[in-house]
Amino acid sequence: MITKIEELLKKVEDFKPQAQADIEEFRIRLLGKKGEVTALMEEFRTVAPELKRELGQKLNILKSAALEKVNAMKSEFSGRTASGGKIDDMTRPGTNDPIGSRHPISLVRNQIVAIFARLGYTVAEGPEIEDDWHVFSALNFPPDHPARDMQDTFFVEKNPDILLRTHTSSIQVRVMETQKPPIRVICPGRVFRNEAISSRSHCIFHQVEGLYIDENVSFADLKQSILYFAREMFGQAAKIRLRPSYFPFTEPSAEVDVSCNLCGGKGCGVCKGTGWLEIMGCGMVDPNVLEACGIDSTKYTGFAFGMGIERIAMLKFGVRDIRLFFENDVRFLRQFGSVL
Ligand code: 2NL
Repeated sequence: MITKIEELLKKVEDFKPQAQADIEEFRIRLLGKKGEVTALMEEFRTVAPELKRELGQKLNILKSAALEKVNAMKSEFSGRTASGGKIDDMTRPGTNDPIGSRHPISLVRNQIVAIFARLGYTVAEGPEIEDDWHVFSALNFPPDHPARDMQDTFFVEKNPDILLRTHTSSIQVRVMETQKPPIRVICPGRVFRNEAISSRSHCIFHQVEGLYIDENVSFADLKQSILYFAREMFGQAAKIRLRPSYFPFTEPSAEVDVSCNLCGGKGCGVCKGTGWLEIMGCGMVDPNVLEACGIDSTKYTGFAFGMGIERIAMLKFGVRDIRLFFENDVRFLRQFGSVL
């Protein structure tokens, strides 16, 4: 019996759990109802009286050593962080790193792209630093157009042919120059305008433009595509209306309004009592633009549209100041939830 006690004492000393579950298993094996220490306690009752004193002391030492070991190991494991300590418990759940959330502009951009992807559009991107041809000349801007003014566009001082794009139409010019119809592209990107910063406008913002060119593309196709977009973005009850407008690169051109989703069209503070909110501009691509980009305007027609992502995000989320999108205050950014 004495050798058995010493054997177990050695076992207790040498015990090194790899995981928290090992400790409980160890406790049951030694101190449980059918445990080895418990069995020795039973056996002790039948021991000759002259041996009782010595064996009793040794047994008590063994029992308390086992208990102490179990408690010490338990507290060592429970006080552990995922990365700290000598032996890590691989069975403990990991700690999550805080990963933040997707920026509201990215969320809305992804949503716009996804809606048009369902209509067969593919995404195209292009350079933010552009030349006069791709931003203005190919798009039928006359040489004296005010957008070409220093007041509106950021030019490179040493070379006024180089500038920051003021719209993502420059991407579509590059697509038309390099691809043959049918063309269906959606062009998201950052654009730059030399404007005073206020709650409604910023010198840097984001746009999505779309372009569809094929034989027999009509204004009816344009209206139906935009109605589909408005319903997907603002809810199936959304209505649209088109007002005549002017852009150098489209003819005819229109401004698109969506029915106000806050008041349901009755008129409120956001829609300024009109029941309508302006969401984008659009039109049939001017034949001069098609020809400038190497597309036969007697064979092909097309429509194009453009919208500001900040504007869509402000209407969708009820954001009153465009500058919030650029401050990156996490208290603002966190409110848009999803990381997708
Ligand atoms: C707006 C208006 C618009 C286009 C963008 C476009 C592009 C090419 C040819 C013809 Cl390559 N048009 N884009 C057309 C109409 C309107 O944007 O208010 N954007 C924020």
